[in-house]
Amino acid sequence: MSEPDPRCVAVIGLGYIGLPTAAVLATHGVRVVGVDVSDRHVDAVNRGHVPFVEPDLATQVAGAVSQGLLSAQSETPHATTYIVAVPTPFKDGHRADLSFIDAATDAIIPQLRGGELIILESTSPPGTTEHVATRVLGSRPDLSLDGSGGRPVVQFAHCPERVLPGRIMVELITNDRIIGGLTPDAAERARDLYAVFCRGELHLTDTRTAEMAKLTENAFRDVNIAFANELSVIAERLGIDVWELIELANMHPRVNILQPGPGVGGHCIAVDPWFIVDAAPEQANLIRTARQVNDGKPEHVLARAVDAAREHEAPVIAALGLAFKPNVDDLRESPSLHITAELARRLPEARIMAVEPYIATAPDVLAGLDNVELAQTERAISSADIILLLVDHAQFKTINTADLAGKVVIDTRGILRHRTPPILGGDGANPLDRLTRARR
Ligand code: SAJ
Repeated sequence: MSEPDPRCVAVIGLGYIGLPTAAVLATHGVRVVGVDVSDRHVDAVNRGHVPFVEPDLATQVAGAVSQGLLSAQSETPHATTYIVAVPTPFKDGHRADLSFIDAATDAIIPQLRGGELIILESTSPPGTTEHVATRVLGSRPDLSLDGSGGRPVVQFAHCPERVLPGRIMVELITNDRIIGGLTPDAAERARDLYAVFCRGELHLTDTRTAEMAKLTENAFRDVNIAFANELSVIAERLGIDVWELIELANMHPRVNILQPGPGVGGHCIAVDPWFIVDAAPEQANLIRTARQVNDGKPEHVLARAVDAAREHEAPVIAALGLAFKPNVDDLRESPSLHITAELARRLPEARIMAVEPYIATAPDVLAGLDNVELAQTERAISSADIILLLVDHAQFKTINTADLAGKVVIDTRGILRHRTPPILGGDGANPLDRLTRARR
C-alpha cells in the first residue's frame, strides 16, 4: 500500500469542535476543506469569519483562509483523511441519535478510492466507530479493513475531543488525546495527524475504549457535580451553608468536592452519561442516579423561588444569568434559562427581569413570555423583591452588598453569600435563622 498523504483533510461539521480543529490543522500547514450543511457557516468561514464566539478562533480562521489553507463547502470532497465532528444529541429514551454521523458517513462513502482514514471525533456510544466502518464497508464491498482479497484499505479511528468551551484553542494544543484505532495501523496514522498540532501526549488504544473514555470523563464530572448538588439540598434542609461545608471538607488532602449550582447544562455533561446508561442499563445505576439528581436541581430552585414569591402580590424577580456556565454566551441546555422561563410561566403575576451580560436580545424561549424582560444588572437589582442568582459570571461577583438590603436572595452559586447581610438572605449565616430552619 502506498503511504497516504496525511496532509489533505476534510473536516465534516464546522461547529464548536470541527471549526477549531480545521483552523488549528490549517494554521499548522495542513490543507483543510471544511464541510457543513449550514450555508451560513460555509459562507462565514470562506469570508474568514466565525459563526460563534470562541477566544482566538476568529484570528486563526481568518489567517488560515487568507493563506489558502482553509476553505469551506457544503459537498463532501475526496480527501485522504476525514474528521467527522457532527453532533450526537439524544432522542427519546435518552438514546444517542446517530443520524448526523450516518449522514456524514453516507456523504463520504462515494468519495472513497482506498487508502483513506476516517476519524470519528463526535462523542459517541461504545461501538459507534465499528458501526461507521460496517456502514462504509457494507456499501463498498470493493474496499476492505485489512487489504484482504487485494481490495484497497480504508482505516477507521475514534479520537474524542476533550476541550473546554472558552479555552478550546488552548486545550486543542495542550490536552493529551486518546486515539482509538479499529486497527493498530489506523491508530498510528491518526496519531501522526494529531501530532502535527497537539503538544499533549497521544495515547493509543482501540475504538471502544476511546469512545468509553470520553463518556467516562464527562460521567465522572456529572457524578461529582451530583454529589455537590445533593449536598446542597441536604445542607439547606439542615440549615448549613453548603459552600462553607465544601470549603472545609476540601481541606482534607484526599477530598475535592465540586460546586453545587442550579443544575448541569451544556451539550456534553448533561448528555454523555446517558450513552453509558443506554449501553449498560442494568449496571449503570450510580451514573443514572447522578443524572437524575442534576436534572432535578432546577426544579428544587424553582420551588424555592416560587415559595419566596408567594410573600408578594406582584413580585419582581431578578434572574441573574441565563448561560449554562460563567463568562460565556452559550445558552445550550442551560438550567438557568429553563428556570427563568419556567418561573415566568408559573408566576404570571410576577415580573421577571432577566440579566445576561453576554447576550443582547432575549432568546426565543423568553421572547414569547409577556412577563419577562432583559435588563441590566443594576436596574434589575434595584427593582427586584427577589434576587435569584443563577450564573457565577464575573460581573455578578462585584454586586454591591448594600444594594441587596431588604430583598430575598436565592444564591444558587454561592457568590453573594458573604456579601448578603444574614438577616436579609436567610442563607443560614445567622445562627438564629439556622436554628429555625433546622427545626422546620
Ligand atoms: N458545573 C457545576 N459545578 C461544577 C462544575 C460545573 O454545576 O463544579 C456545571 C456548569 O455550571 C455547567 C456544567 O456543569 O452547567 C458543565 O460545565 P463544565 O464547565 O464542567 O463542562 P463543559 O460542559 O463546558 O465541558 C465538558 C468538559 N469535560 C470535563 O471537564 C470532563 C470538557 O473537557 C469536554 O470537552 C466537554 O464537556 C465536551 O465537549 O464533552
